[in-house]
Amino acid sequence: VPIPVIIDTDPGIDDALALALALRAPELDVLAVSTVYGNAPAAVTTRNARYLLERLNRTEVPLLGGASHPLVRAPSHALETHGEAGLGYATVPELPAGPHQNEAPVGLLALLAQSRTPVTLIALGPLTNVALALALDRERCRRSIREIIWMGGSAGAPGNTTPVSEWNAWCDPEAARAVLEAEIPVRMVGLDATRSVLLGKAAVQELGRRPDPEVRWWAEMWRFYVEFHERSESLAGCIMNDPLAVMALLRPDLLHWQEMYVEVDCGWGLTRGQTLCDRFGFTGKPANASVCLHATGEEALAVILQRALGMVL
Ligand SMILES: [Ca+2]
Repeated sequence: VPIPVIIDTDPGIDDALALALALRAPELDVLAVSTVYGNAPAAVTTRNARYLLERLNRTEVPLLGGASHPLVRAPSHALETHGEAGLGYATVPELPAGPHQNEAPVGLLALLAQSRTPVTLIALGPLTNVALALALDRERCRRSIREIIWMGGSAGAPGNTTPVSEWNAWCDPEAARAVLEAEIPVRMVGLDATRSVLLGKAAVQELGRRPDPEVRWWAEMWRFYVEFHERSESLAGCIMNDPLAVMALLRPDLLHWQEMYVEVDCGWGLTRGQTLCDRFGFTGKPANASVCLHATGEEALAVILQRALGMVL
């Protein structure tokens, strides 16, 4: 029986690949996709999610437009990472507006209420929609969410937004804290693991020369992403964060976990959004998350590209 999942996402270059992987996985029953601001403004991430559902021939999957702002602070967007249109150099046609923004928290609760079995929530962006759903109906969430698999945070790897903070956590630390305090099982797939999922620059260049226009469309996305990673981190390739969270369900053998207490820094300094992961139990507090400390990134990447897009490097 396929696992019922809802995907909350901010496409986003690595989100796009995660969506392709999840929507083409027979192990998963994608009940809905919801969007959130993050890599780009909410109107753009929603447009991109809609276009990706069309491109992947899955327009029957309900799409819920989500939060355009974090809980507390004004939003930031990672346009230098993902491009003005959110998908690098890949072309995205103009689409009519819609669906409405800010309907995701209520829509998620309705889907949870309808589902006969608990649902796995795959969260690939800031956790604002999830925190809002929790604020509206915590009991429904606790009864009907089986677990939240979140791409975000870091236990010990350097941050990608501040020296210690990962982007999704930094965008809405108050939301991340609310989710971690909700007493719902959370599996955190953070930078410790995702930094091993590196798509190399030479591979992206080679894909860009292939005759198949579908391959070239994706390679245009990644060409932008490689340029960003070269500029910001001197990497000869790009890090595919989000698909690894989907792999937690598809290939659990490639991810290695440890239960621990995680607290999110909600202060206003350089450590805002840091996920303090208490690996050695210094706080004495009970574990509230399972943290992915290591992933077999090279193998994961090969499986992701093959299963999502039929690509072999
Ligand atoms: Ca994302």
